[in-house]
Amino acid sequence: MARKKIALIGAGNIGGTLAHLIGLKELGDVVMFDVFPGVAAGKALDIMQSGPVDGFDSAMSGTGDYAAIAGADVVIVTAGFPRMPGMSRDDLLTKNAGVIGQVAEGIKQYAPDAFVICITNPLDVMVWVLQQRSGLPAEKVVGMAGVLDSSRFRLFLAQEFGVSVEDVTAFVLGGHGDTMVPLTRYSTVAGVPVPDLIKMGWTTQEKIDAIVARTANGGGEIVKLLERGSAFYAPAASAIAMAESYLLDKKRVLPCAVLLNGEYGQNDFYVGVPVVIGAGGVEKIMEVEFTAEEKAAFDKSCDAVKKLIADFKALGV
Ligand code: TXD
Repeated sequence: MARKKIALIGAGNIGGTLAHLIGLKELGDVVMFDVFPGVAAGKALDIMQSGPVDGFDSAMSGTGDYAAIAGADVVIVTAGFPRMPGMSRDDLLTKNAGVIGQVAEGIKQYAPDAFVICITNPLDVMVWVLQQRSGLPAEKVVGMAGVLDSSRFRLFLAQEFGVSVEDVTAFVLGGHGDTMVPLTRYSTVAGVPVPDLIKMGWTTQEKIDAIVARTANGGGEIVKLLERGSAFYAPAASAIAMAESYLLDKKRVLPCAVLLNGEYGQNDFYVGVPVVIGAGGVEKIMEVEFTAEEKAAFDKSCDAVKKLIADFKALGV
């Protein structure tokens, strides 16, 4: 069987890390597209040269021509501008919408059968623009944010409890950003929900509240430390988990930004909810019951995404 073809649109910090992980995990061959084709080609060659040491054979190339992504099985989009200190994700709206419009055209023309994962911020709006402009079916266009947000939540919970990250599951939904909704009731240590762990004296509500706040601000914490650019190792790892579930038909249940069509009482925009990712793309949207408080938090998060979409439409870009 021929190797899968994975196109990376954007060869920046996340794009390069994605290519490296694809090689190490032997997921397929890589084509990196960037407006700076030399950067894409240089990173591709550099990573390919680590193949003999690490034992992978992925062919990698860099390009500034969309024709090179033809027939890609998966396309991961990071093209755009990252957040700088003091900037909100929403400040990126206008700049990145133009970029995503071009990317959508390229995918529509050369890789209309691909499973497309958008990472570019502001995520929930950019993935919506990508799906609308490319015309690809909604089940084949998803946004990455929830896997990253829940990974951050899992790490902080594991540190608090002094247990392995492997035994911590976390449940985060809503838009990517300050309004994200971590559901502690569905977050567990080896199946034991966080509220039960509070009752067992493993932690306190105050500590959990602080962890929830740190998770919601997880991206900002890193932007502040890096001073130039935003997080890229964990975002890349998160998108790879989604690509892997599609390519290997693993049917993992992952929180992803997907187009809602009546689920959770919401319609016609992208927001993060748990979904099953398999060979069909988004194969199922998991609709959980909310408490009144959780519903209010989720609706507030959806309102923030919808406002951004309205702002975007008003720009007429
Ligand atoms: O959870 C999440 N979704 C995110 C999102 C977590 C972290 C970062 N997130 C966002 O991903 C971030 O706010 C940015 O919008 C993207 C990409 O982040 P990255 O750190 O990789 O940014 P870089 O290093 O600036 O890379 C962007 C690349 C760079 O090489 C540009 O030359 C290229 O995008 N670029 C383009 N490529 C193709 N086509 C166009 N038009 C273009 N414009 C810029």
